[in-house]
Amino acid sequence: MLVSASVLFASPVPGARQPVDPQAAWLAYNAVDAQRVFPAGTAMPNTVLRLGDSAVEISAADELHRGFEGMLHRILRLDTDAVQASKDHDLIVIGTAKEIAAWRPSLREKKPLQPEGFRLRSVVAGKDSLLIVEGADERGALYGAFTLLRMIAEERPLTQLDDVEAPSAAVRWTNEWDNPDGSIERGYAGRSIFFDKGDVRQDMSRAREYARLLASVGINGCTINNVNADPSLLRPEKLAEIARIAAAFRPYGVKLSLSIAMNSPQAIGRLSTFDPLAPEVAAWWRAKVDEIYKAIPDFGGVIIKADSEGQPGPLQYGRTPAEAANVLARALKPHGGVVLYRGFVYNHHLDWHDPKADRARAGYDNFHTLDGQFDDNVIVQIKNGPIDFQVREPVSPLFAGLHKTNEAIELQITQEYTGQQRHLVFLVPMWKTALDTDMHVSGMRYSMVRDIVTGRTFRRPMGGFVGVANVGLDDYWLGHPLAMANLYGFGRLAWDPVLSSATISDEWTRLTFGNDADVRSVVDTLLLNSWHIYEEYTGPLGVGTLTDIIGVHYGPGIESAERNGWGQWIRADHNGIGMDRTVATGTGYIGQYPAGLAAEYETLKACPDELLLFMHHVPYTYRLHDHKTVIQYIYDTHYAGATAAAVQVPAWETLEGKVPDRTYFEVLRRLNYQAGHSLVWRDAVVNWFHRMSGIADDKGRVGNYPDRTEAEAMQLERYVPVAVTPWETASGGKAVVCHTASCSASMGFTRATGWYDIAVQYFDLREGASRFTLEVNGTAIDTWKADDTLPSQKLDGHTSTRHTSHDVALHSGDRISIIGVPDGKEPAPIDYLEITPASGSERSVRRKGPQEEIHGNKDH
Ligand code: GCV
Repeated sequence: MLVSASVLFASPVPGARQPVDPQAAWLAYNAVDAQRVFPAGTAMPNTVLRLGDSAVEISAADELHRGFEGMLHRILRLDTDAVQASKDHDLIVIGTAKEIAAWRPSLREKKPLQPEGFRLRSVVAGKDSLLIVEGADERGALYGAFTLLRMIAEERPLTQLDDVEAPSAAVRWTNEWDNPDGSIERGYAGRSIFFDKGDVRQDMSRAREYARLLASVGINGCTINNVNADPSLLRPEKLAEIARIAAAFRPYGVKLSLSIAMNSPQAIGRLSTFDPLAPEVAAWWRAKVDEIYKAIPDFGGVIIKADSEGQPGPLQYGRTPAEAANVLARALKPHGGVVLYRGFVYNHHLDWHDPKADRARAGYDNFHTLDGQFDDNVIVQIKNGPIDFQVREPVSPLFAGLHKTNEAIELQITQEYTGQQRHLVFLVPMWKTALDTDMHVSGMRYSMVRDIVTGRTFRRPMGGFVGVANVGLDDYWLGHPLAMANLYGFGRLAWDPVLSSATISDEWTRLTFGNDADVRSVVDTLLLNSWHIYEEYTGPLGVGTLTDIIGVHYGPGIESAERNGWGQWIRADHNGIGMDRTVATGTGYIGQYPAGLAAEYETLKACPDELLLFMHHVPYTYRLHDHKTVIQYIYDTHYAGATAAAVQVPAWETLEGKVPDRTYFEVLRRLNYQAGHSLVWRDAVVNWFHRMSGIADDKGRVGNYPDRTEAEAMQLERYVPVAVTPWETASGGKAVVCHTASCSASMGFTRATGWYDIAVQYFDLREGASRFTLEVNGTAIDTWKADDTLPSQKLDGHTSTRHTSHDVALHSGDRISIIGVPDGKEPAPIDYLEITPASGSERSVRRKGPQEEIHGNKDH
């Protein structure tokens, strides 16, 4: 009586590709078909001639060397001597436009390149066959080199190459929410690559490699510390340490910037005030900024989170965000630095009794009256949605509310509300919906969000893209290997927000895994469907992620959104659900949008279904555009989403041996986990709404689990039943826990003899590694440890986890038991057992044994 459980198929597969370095990410430089890149008649270069000697150009030439070696097995000769190099006729030449024109005046192009842009050309001149990488400046040359390498990785022919590109906006930065102690707020991939125990790390190799990855997609800035900033980082001794990070970034043209706390003049400067209008405060900031530039001459600027979630800010002195921002802006101006002032300013002590109170209004209310008051080197950094990175939000109305102010969009790469890199969610399609939203600003031809943040709509000199990345020391940088498509996608969109999600996903897949058609098709499909799937089993119709809002933002925790000051209310009662944000009867939020968009959101008829509950409060029986009721939509999408999450597993399994083994198993483990956790989400949400609405599921699924046996209903030896909070995160609201050395829960199997999958739903708390053993008639058939570090020490929606033992032969009358052995603070908790006919998984390992008697020729 044996099984194939996940542990049994984690061994390397013969013939599978050898492991590659996961840290290389999309710069894997897998071998390509050279003949596709250099078809007959096109010469492959032997030499790279570097015309400039800046650190950035040196990186560019080195990268070409590295890429050619990996992808084409060609070791390029690196040369800086034009005369010497000219002896070779097949050359890559890299330099700035100025350097190239000085080298060969005939190559000068009339049309100047845009800052940080580049031109890639193949030129045949006499005997010479040249691939020219020409940057507007050093960064342009580096971006050109990376682009050329991407073309090679995609096996695009370089014959008659003529590609001119420039970034969409000046600011293309990541924010890292790293703390000096080495922890990372909302980081899900290990500890900081910059800090440890209060100091900057000695080893800067990961910081340097990170800058290389960022540069490869055109990102030119990185803010290294949490926006909930620790003022001590501005102390002189810390600035000297931070300068080492800037030095690691410099060869890749990535400017370092810092999050600052507005109260720094008081906290570390010993002033009695931090009032931005006090002359001594302005003087303190000037001196501090001068000191920063002494240590870091190419410092990018500062980011400010103020008057938000407990952070100090100008409000304390009756001053405005503009007054605060400008003090810093004036100190930075002489050095060419910028201020990114976050629009995420809101009151988290809102009165939930007040039907007019609305957190979504805060950004617009706090900033739009200040339009025109910000200095030219200030950029207001606005989260894509008005709340906080939910699985679905409309775009922030503030984008259209500032006509005389520079703006940047803040996107979240780290998956705080979207599965924390344990669930697969490719966020690019979500970001695209924000960037491609037409704000219908009156009188403006171009007013999509992407036009606004790139400065085109309101003719602003500056603007851009900020991505909250939170990479960590994990080998895969973001934990989930496929999550790197989000970092890649952020960079590509910042460079060119018109790119489609499908283009970005396919580029990333090809760069990471090569050009195999099967791999591309499977990975692209997984990526492109993933946001929709996640949305289906989490938050419906724009209501929000339905996660534990006042906790870790991971698993389900539906009611946590209600009746507190944080303002992420869903206003669900027995009759209906949703925030009434209309002008007519609600909070008036919709009135913050330009008229065209406001008209669409204001009426139920025109409001898109996916934003319905963000904009309106409706009864559960309200019918959507396809006539389905809201409640039935909630039921159906949660079932569909969980089913789709499960199907990701066999899709990925088709790639065994086609992607590096380690990545294959890392992804497989997570997809299996996600399939289980999506059921936790599904059940929590549908049961909660079932109880709240009292309306049955048309299809009879909700509350009806014929294959399930609750642990508390089993025969318990030493296990004791407990109530779980919130109730919807455990089946039947209860589980069992063990407070002695070992406990058991048993049941008799009374169904027909046959092959079954046995799923055990248990809770895997952050600390402790309880052991579970599944026995049939006293024989152990599977054993596993609850040794994950999920983000909770309680039995709840974060920790509920599923382990499935596949293809178990069961006879009617068998006795099934789970033996739990607690560990430390983890009492081996069990929720339920679910026994379903065997799914016939391809992973099955058939064993000789009693099963042969049951289905002698059963073929999986
Ligand atoms: C860094 C959300 C997150 C916080 C984060 C904040 C912000 O509220 O949960 O961790 O703080 O956004 O963006 O400032």
